[in-house]
Amino acid sequence: MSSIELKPTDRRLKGDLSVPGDKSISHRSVIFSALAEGTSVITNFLTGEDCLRTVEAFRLMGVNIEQEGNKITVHGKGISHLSEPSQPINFGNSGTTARLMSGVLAGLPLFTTVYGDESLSKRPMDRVIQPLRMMGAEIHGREGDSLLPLAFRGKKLAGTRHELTVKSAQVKSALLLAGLLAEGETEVIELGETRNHTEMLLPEFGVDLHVEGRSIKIRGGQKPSASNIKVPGDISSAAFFLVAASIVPGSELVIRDVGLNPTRDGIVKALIDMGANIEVQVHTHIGSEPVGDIVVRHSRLNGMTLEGELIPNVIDEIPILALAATQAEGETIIKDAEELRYKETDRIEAVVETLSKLGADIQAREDGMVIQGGTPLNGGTIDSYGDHRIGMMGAIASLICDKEVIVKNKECINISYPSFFEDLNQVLN
Ligand code: SPQ
Repeated sequence: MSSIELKPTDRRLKGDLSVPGDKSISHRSVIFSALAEGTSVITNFLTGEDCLRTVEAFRLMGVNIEQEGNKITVHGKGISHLSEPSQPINFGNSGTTARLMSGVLAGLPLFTTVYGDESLSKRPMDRVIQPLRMMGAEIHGREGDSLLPLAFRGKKLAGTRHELTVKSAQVKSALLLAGLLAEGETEVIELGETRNHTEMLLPEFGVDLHVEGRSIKIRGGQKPSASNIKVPGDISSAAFFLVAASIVPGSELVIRDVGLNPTRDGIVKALIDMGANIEVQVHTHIGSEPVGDIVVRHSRLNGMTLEGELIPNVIDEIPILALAATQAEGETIIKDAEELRYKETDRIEAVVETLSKLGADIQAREDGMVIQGGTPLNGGTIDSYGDHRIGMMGAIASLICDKEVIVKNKECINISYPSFFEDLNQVLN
């Protein structure tokens, strides 16, 4: 495990930046391409560790996948040609791989076993296992079949109507993938809106879906066809720079080609509500995903209450938003965010501990946190706890600390943003 020492700096963020490809879309692109018949080329693919776990899973199932930098070529042979892996599949730290692949593995006529790292082995899997069982899936795992490692005896599933009890794009996507492999129709009714990349991207692979309000219907037995996908920049990665430029005096940054899907842009909405100086220009669509440039300048921020429907839209950005809140005027309250407790770490505890160590006035609540703004931050030694978003939040915090910040266990940042420190250094002037 390695640490990074970040000295106090008076540098500002200036210039232009492109962040790596979107993690959620990269996972889905490779899954759909591997199920399709024909060759799909994915460009601007995120080569972070999580997405490479999904690539490796399909390689173990006999799919030829070539990688050249951030271009991935998937030679799909169709669903019926996927073969039984001869060894357990390692999903590493990746919740998205674990949940989405569960939907796939449950519905293929193969026996597979899967495992993950210490963090993934603690994350709840019953949220996908229970509804998959309603479709006839046979899945076994630790702790009453709720935790990895898991074993799948895949079989023909039956299309089923699911009313979700958790706001989760991963659960929704797992069930839609199982529905694609099932006999008959599957309907997923969401509890609240979550990121809709699965619904946006499957049609690009020739799969029909019917979306009406919170209901998504998919007909089983459809055969996906190959497609070429360009992955937009990841707004969750851009978020670190949106907050950095907002809180570091004198900053002005343009972040290019960021995915601006309305189910993902909550960080922009929340920062604008706090008074951030942000301009967004949607200039194109990649497939059906809106993409644009974001201009962000330093500004005074105000505290706010973040709750309800906006939470799933900003869920992965709450750690970095909490840092912004420490610099805002007044109080920020984050509620309805208990899902944060089931991420790579318990992100409520991890954010509160990390920012408290740096001198912030922040209290945990069962479903969120309360932050008193206007607090100068000192340096200190913090730990990423193996969570990429906590590690990056700590590194951005160092830009406004008056003493050195040491971030322990920094390598987890490679999970979603391998070029994070290079990109940060590039824009610090
Ligand atoms: O893949 P993983 O580890 O679950 O990644 C995280 C992240 O911070 O990158 C969450 F820890 O993002 C999830 C996100 O929180 C990615 C995701 C997706 O691609 O469908 C959906 C969200 O999770 P959920 O549980 O709300 O569906």
